[in-house]
Amino acid sequence: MVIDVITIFPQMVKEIIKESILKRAQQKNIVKINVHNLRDFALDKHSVVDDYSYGGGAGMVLKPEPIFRAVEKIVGKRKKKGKTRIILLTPQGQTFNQAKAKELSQEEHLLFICGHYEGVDERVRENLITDEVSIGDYVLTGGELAAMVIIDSVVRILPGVLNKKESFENDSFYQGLLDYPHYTRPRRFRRKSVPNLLLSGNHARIRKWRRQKALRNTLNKRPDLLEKIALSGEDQKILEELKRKKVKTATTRLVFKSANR
Ligand code: 6GU
Repeated sequence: MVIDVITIFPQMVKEIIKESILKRAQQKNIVKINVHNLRDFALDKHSVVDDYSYGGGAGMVLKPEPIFRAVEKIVGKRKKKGKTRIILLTPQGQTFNQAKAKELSQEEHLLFICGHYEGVDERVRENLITDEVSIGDYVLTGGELAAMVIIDSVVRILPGVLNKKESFENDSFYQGLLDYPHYTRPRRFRRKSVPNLLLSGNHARIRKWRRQKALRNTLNKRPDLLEKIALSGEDQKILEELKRKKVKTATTRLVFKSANR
């Protein structure tokens, strides 16, 4: 996969992609990430990329020419045209989620345009963009952080990026449910023990316990998710039982209490 990012703050993007999974995915040549400074595509000697909004009012708008020039240069170099998803990051976009991450992970070329100020000239939106994406209902200063969120979630599911230990099949949201609880050593910590069943070596029972806890977590924390997924008869039975018993997960209050002893 090739990912291009057009931004007025290239350092912001470059810093993030040189760490962790994004760094490793690039080292393994699974993804190539190119960061472009929009100012390099400005036409005037001061590299101006924004201007006032026609009709008046506060706030600047990103000018069309630098964005068109940047996109044409990036896409124009490619053999297969029309195969690029050109994604504008904007709070007006479709809300990003794991299904969209999966969809984008199947593309060969993604081009992100980070919006700023009051937005971009409408002619960019109408003539260049294939997708408008937001990462949630709140306002960010610019699209850079949103682009990084999306790039991270897309790249980590590309084949070969994660090793077996890190695999994403059990991640929250992957199967439409939240994750089950995890424990690691020590077996006893501040008089609190790891559930015995996890030490039993009985993989069938562990699998069942984890499914039950994933369902419980989802029911307690994000019941809305349960309406969107197809549950097996076994899952439905577990849920009915949980609803009957009204089992709650440990609260933050308890966690803090134990941390302070
Ligand atoms: Cl993609 N951009 C900005 N500026 N704010 C946002 C966003 C994007 N997604 C949520 N808030």
